[in-house]
Amino acid sequence: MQPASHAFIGIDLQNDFCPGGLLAVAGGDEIIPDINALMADFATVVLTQDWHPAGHSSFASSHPGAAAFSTVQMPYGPQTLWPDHCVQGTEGAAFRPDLRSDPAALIIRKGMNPAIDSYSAFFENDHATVTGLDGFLRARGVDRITLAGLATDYCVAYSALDAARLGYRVTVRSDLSRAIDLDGSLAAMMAAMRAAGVTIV
Ligand code: VGL
Ligand code: ZN
Repeated sequence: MQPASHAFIGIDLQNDFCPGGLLAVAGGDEIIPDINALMADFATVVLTQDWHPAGHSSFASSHPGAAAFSTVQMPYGPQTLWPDHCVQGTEGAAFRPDLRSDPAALIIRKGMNPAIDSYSAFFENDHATVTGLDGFLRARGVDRITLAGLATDYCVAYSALDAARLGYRVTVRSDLSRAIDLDGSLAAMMAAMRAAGVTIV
């Protein structure tokens, strides 16, 4: 059993990121049983849910003429446009039915601001608006974090980089994560995580 100071954070284990979903990540469903088993070793468990209002600004459908997976400039910087996904209250936004969410003390929902996307569990994509997760973890004396989930090169990586910047010791279970891998994003984010001192398993 891990001490309470070592938290597990399961990222976006939702139907839309698994085969059959609206932004399916190849093999996203395969990792659920091992994540269930891993969570049983942790006293401090947090899960995140990508949780967008309909018409969110990160959806290509909100930008007339723009293709999914293209990039636009937002006031906070470049933003990839995605197919509609994880709309609040839809089946696609629900956790995978086989995910055992009971051990989670906290479920962080992100991407709720219509104007700002949020990959990281800690900050929205403006890198300034907080989710409150850092405060929750600090208040519980957490100094070490293990991350796994979907997608390795977006929400897992952004969360890991922010956690490292905030001073946590960070491990990413890449074996229990799956990637979107858009234009070399997986290699780029793996390199960025290594450079930030993240341990990648
Ligand atoms: C994610 C793209 C858009 C993720 C969320 O969970 O990695 N990726 N929204
Ligand atoms: Zn999203």
